[in-house]
Amino acid sequence: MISNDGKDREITETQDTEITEVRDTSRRKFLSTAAFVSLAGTGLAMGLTSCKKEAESGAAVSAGKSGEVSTKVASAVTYGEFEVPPGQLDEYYMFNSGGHSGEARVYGLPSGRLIKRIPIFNRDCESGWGITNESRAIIGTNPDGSLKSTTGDTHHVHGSYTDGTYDGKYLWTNDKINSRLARIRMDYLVCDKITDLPNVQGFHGIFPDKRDPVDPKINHTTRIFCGMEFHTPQPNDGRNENDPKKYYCVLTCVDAESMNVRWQCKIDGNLDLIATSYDGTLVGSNQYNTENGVTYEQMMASEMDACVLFNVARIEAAVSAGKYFTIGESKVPVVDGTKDANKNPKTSLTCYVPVPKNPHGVNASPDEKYFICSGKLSPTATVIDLALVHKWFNGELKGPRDTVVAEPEIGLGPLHTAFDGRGNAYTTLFLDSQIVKWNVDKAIAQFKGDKQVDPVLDRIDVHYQPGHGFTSMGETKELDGKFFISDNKFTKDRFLPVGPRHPDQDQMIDISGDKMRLIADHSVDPEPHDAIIVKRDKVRTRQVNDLNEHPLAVKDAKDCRVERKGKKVTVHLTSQAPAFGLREFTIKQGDEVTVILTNLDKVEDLTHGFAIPKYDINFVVNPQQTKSVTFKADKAGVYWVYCTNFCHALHLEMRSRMIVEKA
Ligand code: K7E
Ligand code: CUA
Ligand code: CA
Repeated sequence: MISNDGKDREITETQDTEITEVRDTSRRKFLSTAAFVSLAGTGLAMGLTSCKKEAESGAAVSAGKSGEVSTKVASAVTYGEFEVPPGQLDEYYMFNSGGHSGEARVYGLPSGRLIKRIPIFNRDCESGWGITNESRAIIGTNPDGSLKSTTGDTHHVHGSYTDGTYDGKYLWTNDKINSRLARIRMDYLVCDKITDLPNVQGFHGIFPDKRDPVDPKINHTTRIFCGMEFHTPQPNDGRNENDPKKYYCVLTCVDAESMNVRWQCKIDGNLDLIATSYDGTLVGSNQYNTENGVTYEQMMASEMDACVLFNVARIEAAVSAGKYFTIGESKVPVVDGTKDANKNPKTSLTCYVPVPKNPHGVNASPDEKYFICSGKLSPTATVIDLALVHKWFNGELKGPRDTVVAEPEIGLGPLHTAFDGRGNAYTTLFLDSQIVKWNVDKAIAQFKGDKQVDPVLDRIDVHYQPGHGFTSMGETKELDGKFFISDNKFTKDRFLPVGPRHPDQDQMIDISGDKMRLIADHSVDPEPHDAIIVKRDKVRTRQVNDLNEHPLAVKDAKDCRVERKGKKVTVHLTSQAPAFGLREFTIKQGDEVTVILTNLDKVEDLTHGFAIPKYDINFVVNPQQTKSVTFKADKAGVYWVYCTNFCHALHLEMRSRMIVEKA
């Protein structure tokens, strides 16, 4: 299964007539609606049949011959060279989205060890995210005090840039469900801001700019661009449900520092993934619903969709010049980027480059020259030359399609492309369950008419159905071409069975040589979607909090006290192993109680917990950190507040007696 000569697959294919038909090159052109639906099915069947075949030949399967698994892997790829021995640290961080868990995750690579979960849009009872006042203020609350939402769907994590590489300051991730953009500060690796995107549904792709398109002196991230996948009536307030002309999507630009929405751009069709050019001038997004369809059949009606490119400087100039409108109650300026409003390329805000049917994924090449848009329903990847896009914007090209410099046939279901810095692209093939390595210059030569050249250099099977693929430092100018991770959507037989809900997989591939080598299966919780692999020296976390950063910090155990103002009670409390600053405190039934807890321990890793039985309260405070929680003391009685986080030999004794006097 780890061979990359394609032999296993050939045998599989001849055993299954349906799959043979799929692999027939005559069908590798464009896929019709019916073909796609059946292909999606056979794509899965392909994974299964190849497993079955391996099972018969006694090779790597979960059926129990683990000895053979390791023998086979060891002989083929010398697995040990990528192991991280006890006591040694990984070379890279991997920042993963968490899909519909609503969180983000941090792994070490190459070990694949999960080292942190970052709660964002979810409620997390370990850290107290969604429970403490500080986290609730970031998530946002309704007038009645309830959280605005406790669910989310994160797909993409991207970091802030300086000089075309990660600067270790921020990460951003999207919430597709509730159209919110979250920022993570990288010194503590916690979420520090969440912004609602108005007029948006299906907030999917994000990408920070890599420098300012207007001011060449600004060489770092200033804006985040956000793609809207689902078109809705605008405004979406109960009007115009059945008027297709009122449905549209917008690109949203958010300020990186303030996290305020700067502007939106109305477009034809929809947006999906986002890419930004290294010079900051262009933003691209693949469009699979140029039809404005409301059913998938309608969304697949045209042979060609588009990759839309945004001229950022022109859009900002239009906003500054007041050439915008607003939607409903939102005050965000919206410029018109539709084709009708942009007939002259020399003044156009947008350039719609036609690409084959229902593309997915758009990625910027590290040589700064191209955006590569994957075919999904077409077996091709489209290479768009950004210098030619600028020529189009200057009125020097006949049409937007003239910006396309290559469109190689690479395999079935291409989704996302990553790079190695040696001129090669690696595209995930969802339906083929493969990664294909191809050379961009060769693809360009082929497109120019050189029939001899084959841009495809290598293929490797992955298990199974890859979505995103990304390489170490791959979205920066400092990419090193060492590792590729395939985020696989199905794992079937790759891990010990755990019931119907399967884990997903980050499968690791060594791309340093001519041939790709599969080197590790790392299970991941659903659903990883996408990640970035960041060299460890780019990330400089602070391992202990700063006592002074919380204005309400209780800086001395002697300051512990209960303060009352009418029915509002504030408990000022400290923790220091193995005791809370108050061994007991008394409040009255009906009080509104706020507990402010500062952890006075200074030792790295000495975290305490704080839980109140029957009051549904639980959170942790890290060394020198302060958190607070507010609740109604509605139950009279004695409640043992206890430390939930093992901190000391007397951890179990670390308690405080909360007495709630009957009203
Ligand atoms: Cu899963 Cu980036 Cu949301 Cu493609 S997306 S696979
Ligand atoms: Cu403090 Cu356990
Ligand atoms: Ca379409």
